[in-house]
Amino acid sequence: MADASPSVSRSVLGGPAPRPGVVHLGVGAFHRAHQAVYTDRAMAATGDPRWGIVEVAPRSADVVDALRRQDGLFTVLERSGDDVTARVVGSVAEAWHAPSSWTEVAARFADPRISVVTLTITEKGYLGDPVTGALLDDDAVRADVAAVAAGERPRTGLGLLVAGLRGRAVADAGPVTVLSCDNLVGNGARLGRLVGEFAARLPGAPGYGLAAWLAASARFPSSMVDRIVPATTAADRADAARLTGFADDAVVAAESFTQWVIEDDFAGERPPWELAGAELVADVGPHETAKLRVLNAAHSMIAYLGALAGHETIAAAVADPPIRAAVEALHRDVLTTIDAPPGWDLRAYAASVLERFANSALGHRCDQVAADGSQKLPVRVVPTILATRAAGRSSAAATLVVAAWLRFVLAGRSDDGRPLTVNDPARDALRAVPASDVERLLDAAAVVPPDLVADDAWRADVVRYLDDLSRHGVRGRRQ
Ligand code: CS2
Repeated sequence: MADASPSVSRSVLGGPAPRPGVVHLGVGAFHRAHQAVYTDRAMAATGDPRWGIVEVAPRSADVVDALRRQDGLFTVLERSGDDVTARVVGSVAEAWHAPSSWTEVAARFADPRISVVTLTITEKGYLGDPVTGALLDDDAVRADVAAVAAGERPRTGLGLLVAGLRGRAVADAGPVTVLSCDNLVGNGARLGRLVGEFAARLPGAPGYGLAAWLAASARFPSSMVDRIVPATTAADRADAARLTGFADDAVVAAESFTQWVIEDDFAGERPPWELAGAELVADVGPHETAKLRVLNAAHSMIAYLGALAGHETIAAAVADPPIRAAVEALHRDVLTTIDAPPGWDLRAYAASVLERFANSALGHRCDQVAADGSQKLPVRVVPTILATRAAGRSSAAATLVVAAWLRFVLAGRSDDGRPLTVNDPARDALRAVPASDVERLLDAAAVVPPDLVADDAWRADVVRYLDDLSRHGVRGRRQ
């Protein structure tokens, strides 16, 4: 507990308790500050309590335990400048830790009241090759295919999803929409493909009829999600207690901006999220592309350059003139290679993104955004390199992001020698390669397609930028 204040409980909200309508995998801070808030508002707008969220944590029990102590309630703080406001969110109906409560989780998947399954399991949770999107064939996938085939509890988010869907098919519990809320382009189609490939690996292929059931009864719409939600700090917990009067171990803090664009392709009923400001559109592809290549790509660039330059936060890094100039160059290249979603002004969008990054009240850490670059760069940055190259040009700025990421992972130290927190699934594979062998580094990282690795001119650019960063640092760069 954060302090001696009482725990928040349902009696503070009044109104009916939500009933289970949506199963969600991945109870992280982003989900709590995004979808859970939309769902809360949508239920409040209609007074219809049947879209409560059944939270499922694939691994850690901490948030689930906190939510259970607090009747599913938690606080969302909004931070902008000196202003901070608090809102208690009441859309969580249940919370389960999959490793200890798999029977209950499986039962929710097979419950006809559930018609939507949503996911925030992060890029690496999809178990797909970041470049090709195909299902990996590693120990984790093989173990989970065997677990699902044997009717046992899987361990990965994707395995839990497939097992849950299979149970639903067997129970004949009705159609279901599986909605990805992760930062991947074409996230719905990508997830549908991975689920299909997983099902096809089950014995009695294709997965005891699972493939046929999925084709008839499941939809995998894509969605673009956006809200900056840093990791929760002790200061957030203290502010929440001060503003609400309750101790809250599941508090999240976010910027005020929030956006959700959802492909309108549902297999059955869904929460009326549009009443809370979500947009339902026929094609979400242009929105996903714009968000990933303008916002997330710039975020990654700022995180690597910022961490190397010794900045702790994104806000401090984006205010540093050489970093700001690099990001503006990146945006110029990106804007020549993408189409604006209907009604968007991409230049204004790019400017608004930089303004949001400048929100120093968020304290968003560079090392948080820098994590998992090997999973993020293929969707955020590499497409800009490929698109400019296809047009007979090159994007120095996008290539610089690849070099800065390599430098960050390999050096693990800022330009002034301070250690950095490097979390990346490719870290050990990269550090096993001599830092001077850029071709082998790029092969080992598997973040760019093989024909780009084989492009001598492009590789020479990476070598130059890496060399420049290691000799002169981010602030003294010559290139
Ligand atoms: C960030 C995102 O951590 C990261 O990689 O770029 O989480 C970013 O804050 C969100 O996508 C904003 O919607």
